[in-house]
Amino acid sequence: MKKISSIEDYNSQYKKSVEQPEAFWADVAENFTWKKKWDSVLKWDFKNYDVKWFLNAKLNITENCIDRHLPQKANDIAFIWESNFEDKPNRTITYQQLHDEVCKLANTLKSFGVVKGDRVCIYMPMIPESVFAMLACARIGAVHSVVFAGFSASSLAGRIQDCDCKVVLTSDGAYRGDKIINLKNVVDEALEICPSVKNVLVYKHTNTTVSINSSRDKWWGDLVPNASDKCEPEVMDSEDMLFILYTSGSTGKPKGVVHTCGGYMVYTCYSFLNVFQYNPGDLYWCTADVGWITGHSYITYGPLLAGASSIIFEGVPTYPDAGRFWKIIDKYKVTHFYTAPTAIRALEALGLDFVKPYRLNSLKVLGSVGEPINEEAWQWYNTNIGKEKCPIVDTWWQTETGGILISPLAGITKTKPSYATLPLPGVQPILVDEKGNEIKGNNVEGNLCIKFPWPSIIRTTYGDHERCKQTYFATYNNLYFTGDGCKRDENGYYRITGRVDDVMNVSGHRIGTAEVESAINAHADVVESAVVGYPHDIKGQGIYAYCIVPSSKKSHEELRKEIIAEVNKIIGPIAKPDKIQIVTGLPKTRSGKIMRRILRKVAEGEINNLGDTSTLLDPAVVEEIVKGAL
Ligand code: 7RM
Repeated sequence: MKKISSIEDYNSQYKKSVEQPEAFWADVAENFTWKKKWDSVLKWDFKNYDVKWFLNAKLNITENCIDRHLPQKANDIAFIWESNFEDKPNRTITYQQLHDEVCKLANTLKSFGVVKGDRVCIYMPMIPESVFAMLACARIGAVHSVVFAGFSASSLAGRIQDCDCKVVLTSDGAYRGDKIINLKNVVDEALEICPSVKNVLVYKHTNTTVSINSSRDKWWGDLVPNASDKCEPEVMDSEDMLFILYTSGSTGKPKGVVHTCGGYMVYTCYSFLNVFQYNPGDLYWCTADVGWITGHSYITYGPLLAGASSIIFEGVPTYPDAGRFWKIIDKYKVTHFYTAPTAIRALEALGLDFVKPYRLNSLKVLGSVGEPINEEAWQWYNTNIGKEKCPIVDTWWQTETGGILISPLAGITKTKPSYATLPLPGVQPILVDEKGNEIKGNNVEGNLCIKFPWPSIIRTTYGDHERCKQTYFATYNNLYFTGDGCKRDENGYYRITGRVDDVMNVSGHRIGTAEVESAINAHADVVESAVVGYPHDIKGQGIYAYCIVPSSKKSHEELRKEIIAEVNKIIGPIAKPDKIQIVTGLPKTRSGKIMRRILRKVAEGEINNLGDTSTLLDPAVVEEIVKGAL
């Protein structure tokens, strides 16, 4: 695929993508292996939401990720795996080995009776087998649903039940710094309420003792090595489901975002190559987990479609010390490094002594994703990691967008700290006010929408198309609503300011306030709670919970511990409240709605500027909350 080569090239490509989107994307799609080409490029309707790309085309994404590269690159490195322990030997996986491993696992899934369209849950650590697992599903047309291995048994069960997974792929345990997490135990607990699951395949990784239910559970090592390493790729329609990935919204349970084969393939490869400007011989490292969309699009699919070489890393940024990332970059001569602002801020806080020992001169491009990057973190990254020689690509996108929509193209777009800058070709952003009127011109701010489909746009929310329509296409007529606020500066550059709905972004993780409230309310003594995000130096946002616990005899300290335990049990440690304030009431309007605006102000410490409180049912509640603020 030919990459965009200059800002003039970008401008002309962008223009073409808006004026002739179908011709534009057809040209990009010509770069892939199709078993049958499309009859038409695009059919779309944002009103009664329905989008299809590359209609009636046939393909298999794994043929494009793997087989297509074999004649030239069989012995090139697809992945280098670096474990949680720096003295443990690494593993390298060539494209040929990737092919063989994926086929063996695909054949093992077939032996469990998995067929095209079946859902398979992947609940695994950051090891190459997780990527093999995704690709093995795609090879046979099964739909993968990767669940981040930090989620609790109850969250895992909810996700397995929502899409009726037939098989779960897991491991005995996962390493996270100095901790071992017993994944198999979590799976066992979840499966007590998941009758759809017929088989569990367990990869031995930590050698933790686990219980094996012999009719259901099989050891990976007993089956996969003996399976055939040839597996013909299933012929998939462009619009057949590729995967489901659950993500949090402002209300209700997490939604299963659905992506399909053709459009997702075209867009993840196109965006990977153009944003990162990856060249043969480079070594790319994305520190995300495969449990999130960044891992799907920019660890697994995008880089493999581009035939790139990548690092897969199992550990955490601060183990054994805060120099771990920089040591790995030095060790392997990483050229492209993609991480989250929360990691940058955490490492910045621990000081330059952890950076100085390492040679970082292999780096060419730095990336940022997951949350707004504040100017200070941007400067620190630019100065101390990029040595002012590496463009920073601040990539804005979402689980629902499948790929990066607004970002500088490395070395091509002039960067500006904390700005995601310009839309990729094919992406048509628009800012609107509360009523949905377009905010035209520059130096303006509004809600970010997209007015035309791109190939990897969400197709539906699994099992509930109406919810997809309501969530993304009902707020504003004929627009995809992102849920983000956004500024456009004098040059037309975009700066994403953060969510405008009840979704928090904690260390780059998307968490709904409603989900945390519902977990807190499961505590027997809590009658009502309200959760808001507040600015946090390292995490971006912290979680502040107000809880009404009327008749409890327990101390506040004890209650806080129990409430945290409840959230850990129901969601997982990522949703743990940072602050819990016990209150006797919540500020409500006469119609009974919680005034979150006031709770946010208190959580931010802005107690002298609470705004209009005249519609409050009981103003005394606010006084009490302000007095007890943490
Ligand atoms: C990729 C990912 C999506 C939400 C999104 C934003 C926020 C992501 C940036 C960003 C500012 C960025 N998917 N977000 N990237 N905000 N600048 N570069 O994170 O579905 O998990 O989250 O994350 O609020 O709506 S996600």
